[in-house]
Amino acid sequence: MLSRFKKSYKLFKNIKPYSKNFLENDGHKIYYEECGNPHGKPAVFLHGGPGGGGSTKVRGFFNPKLYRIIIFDQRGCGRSEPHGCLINNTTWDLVEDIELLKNKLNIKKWLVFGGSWGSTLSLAYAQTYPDSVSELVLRGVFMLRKKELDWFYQDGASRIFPEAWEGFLEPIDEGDHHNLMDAYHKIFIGNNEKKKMKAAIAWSKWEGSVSTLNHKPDMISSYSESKFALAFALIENHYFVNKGFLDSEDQLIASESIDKIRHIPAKIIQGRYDIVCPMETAWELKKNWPEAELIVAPSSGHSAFEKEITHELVRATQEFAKND
Ligand code: STX
Repeated sequence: MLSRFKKSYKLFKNIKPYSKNFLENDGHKIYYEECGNPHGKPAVFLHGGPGGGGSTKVRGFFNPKLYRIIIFDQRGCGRSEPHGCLINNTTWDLVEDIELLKNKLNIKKWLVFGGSWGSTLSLAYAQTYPDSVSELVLRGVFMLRKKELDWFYQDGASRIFPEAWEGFLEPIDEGDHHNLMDAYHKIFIGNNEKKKMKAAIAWSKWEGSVSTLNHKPDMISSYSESKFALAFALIENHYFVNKGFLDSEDQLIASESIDKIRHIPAKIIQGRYDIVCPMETAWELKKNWPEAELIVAPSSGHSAFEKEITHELVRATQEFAKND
C-alpha cells in the first residue's frame, strides 16, 4: 500500500487558524477554529472520545489550499468550557451544536470527518441532517453497541494487552471487576476527588496504551495528563453508561438509518488490527451500506496517526476535494 511506486500521503504541516471563537449554547462555551482557505471546500473535524478534544495536528488531514477546515472541541472538553461538564451533554446536544455552528458560519453543506467516537457522532449528525453533509470520511468506526463496549472495557482487548489491562483494573475493588463500566461510574459521580483523578488517569491510560499497533510511550503519557484524562474519562463513561443516548443499540448502523444517508459519498477507513474498535463493526456497517467504500489498512491499529491510516485519510480528503 505504501509502496515506493505510489504516492504516500502525509499530514499537511504548520497550519494556523485564521479565526478562533466560541459558540455559546445551553450554558456551554464551545471552542472552534477555522483554518486553511476561507473560500475553500468546507469540512468539519469531529474528534473522538467523547471527551478527547481537538488538537493542532488534526488540521493536517486537509489540504489548506483547498479546504476551509473547521475544528471544534465538543462540550466539556479540550478548550471548551466548563471543562468536564456533564450537564446538557448528550449525543443529540452535540448534533445540535454541529448544525448551529454550520449555520453560524453560513455553510450549506460540509464534508464531515470523524474517527472512532467521531465516526459515531458523524453518523448521528448525518442521519439527523442528511442535507447538511456533502461527504463522509469515517475512521476506526464505533457504533457504541454493547458488544463493542464489552470488548474494550470488560473482556476482549484485555486479552491482547494484559499488562496495560492490569493498570485499568487497579483502581477498582476486586468484587466489582464483573462490571467495570459501572464501577468506574460510581467513582466518577462520587466525591472522593483523589480517587476520581486516579481512576480517570487509569481509564485514559488504558485507551492510550492500545490505540497504536506499536507501543508509543509519548501517546500514553499525553493520555495520562491529568486535565485531559479527567474530561476524557468522565465524559466517555457518562456517554457509555447512558448507551450513547441512542433509542436502540443498533440505531446508527440499522438499514433504516443508513437509508437516510446512502446517497452521501462515504469512505470508511479501518485498521485491520484496531484493538479499540475492532474491524467487525466496519464490516457490518459496509454490509448495510454497499455504496460506502471500505478501505482496510492492513498493518494498522486504531489511531488516525498510524502511517497507513494517515495516508488513507489524506488520500480521501484529497479525492473528495475534487467534488464541488
Ligand atoms: N473511544 C474511542 C475514541 O473515540 C472509545 C478515542 N480514542 N482516543 C481518542 O478518541 C482521542 C484520540 C480523541 C483521544
